[in-house]
Amino acid sequence: MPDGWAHDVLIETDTEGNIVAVAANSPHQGVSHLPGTVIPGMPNVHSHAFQRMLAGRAESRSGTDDSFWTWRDTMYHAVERIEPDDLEAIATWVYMEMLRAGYTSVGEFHYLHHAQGGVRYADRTEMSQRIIAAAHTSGIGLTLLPTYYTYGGFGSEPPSEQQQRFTMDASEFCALWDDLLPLVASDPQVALGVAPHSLRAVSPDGLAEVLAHVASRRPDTPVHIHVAEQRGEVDACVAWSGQRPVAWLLDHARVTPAWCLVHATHVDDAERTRAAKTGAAVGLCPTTEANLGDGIFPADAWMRDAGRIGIGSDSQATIDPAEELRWLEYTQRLVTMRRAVLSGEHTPSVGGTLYRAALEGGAQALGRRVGRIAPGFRADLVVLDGDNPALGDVEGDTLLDRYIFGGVRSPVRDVMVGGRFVVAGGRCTGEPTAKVRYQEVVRRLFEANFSLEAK
Ligand code: NGQ
Ligand code: ZN
Repeated sequence: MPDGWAHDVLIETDTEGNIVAVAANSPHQGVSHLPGTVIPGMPNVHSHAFQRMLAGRAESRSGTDDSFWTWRDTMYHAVERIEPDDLEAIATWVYMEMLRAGYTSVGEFHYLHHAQGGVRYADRTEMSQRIIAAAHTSGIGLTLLPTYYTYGGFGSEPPSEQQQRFTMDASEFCALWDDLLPLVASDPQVALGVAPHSLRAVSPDGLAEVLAHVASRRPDTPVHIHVAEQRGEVDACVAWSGQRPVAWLLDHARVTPAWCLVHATHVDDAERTRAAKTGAAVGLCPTTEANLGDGIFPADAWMRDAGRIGIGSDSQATIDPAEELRWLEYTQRLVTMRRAVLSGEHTPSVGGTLYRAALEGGAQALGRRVGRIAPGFRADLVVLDGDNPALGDVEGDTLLDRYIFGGVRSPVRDVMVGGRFVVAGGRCTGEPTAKVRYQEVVRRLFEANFSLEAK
């Protein structure tokens, strides 16, 4: 609860899926009983759903110098043949995996807009609608982040052949965004944000135009951008502008708490303190950042400056909020050679501090009323298994420490999103069908694309 742990909490919801009343120490009679400790579900601030099909499939050496950039080539290759039905099947399954792991909402950083070769679909919202449909089928809450992507590199470098499926100029993107607004307007499960892909992929003018357009329609729209993930990106940005990416962004855009700076791995001290002061969240994806060899974000200094964080599953190499938070703390321990690094002055528990920070920053980044068990918030709840022996005899923040650091097989038992149970006893509603479809799609895509696994 916002003011701490409580027992025998009665949670009342309305038909829209919002919490309307919460009362501790309530009687058990006449209500449905949740068998375990209930915590708010975790927002997943950064997802590229389709990348699930690549997880575990790009772990062999492809040449002499494997890197983020060679992985990106493999990823571009994997994306080549994905059609709308495929995207929907993959996203439905991956969202179910998220729910089972305790994520109750997701920010989908969605850039696969067009057919092969950049051919437009008859309806420009086609692929976005498939993401929305996947969220509905799975039951997860969604912040759709349509991606604005024009160029292949700094200085308005033309996009490569493979990037054609992602690219649009600013005016076409604004038209897409306007077409999406009515699709989500009256849906309490779906919010709309905007995602300039990265400083590599947009021009200063295009960025300004898109941000102004979106702000004129909806002032507090969430804005997500990949920034300073790789050293190579920092170097290219300096060569282009004389500034590092985060410094450039802070000087050229009005970064507010509606922003999520995804990764922000390579920040110097000045960029870090300035960025923290904006109130923007950083979108940290520790397992993907490790998998891709990005580097380590200075989370210790960031959180000491009251910087906000959200966590994301990004490339889907791992889909588990506990594992992201564990890696976040462990990277800091390895760098600082200390323990209990990301704990707060008044919150000694690392698990408690991190879980709450990621709830709050994640909800802010997704622009949704989630992350608290309190009236006015979505009824997005996770029930941790009361019978799990590793958890059974503790409560409060100690329970979160055990959940995140105790080597416990995921104790997520039941999950409610918007007042509706979507996971019961560790299984999603509709899971068998979604799984079969996902497996068929991946098998077909990899057959058609047989060279991928060797790449
Ligand atoms: C993405 N993923 O957009 O999927 C990127 C790779 C790029 C991560 N940065 C492509 N983790 O950054 O150009
Ligand atoms: Zn990403």
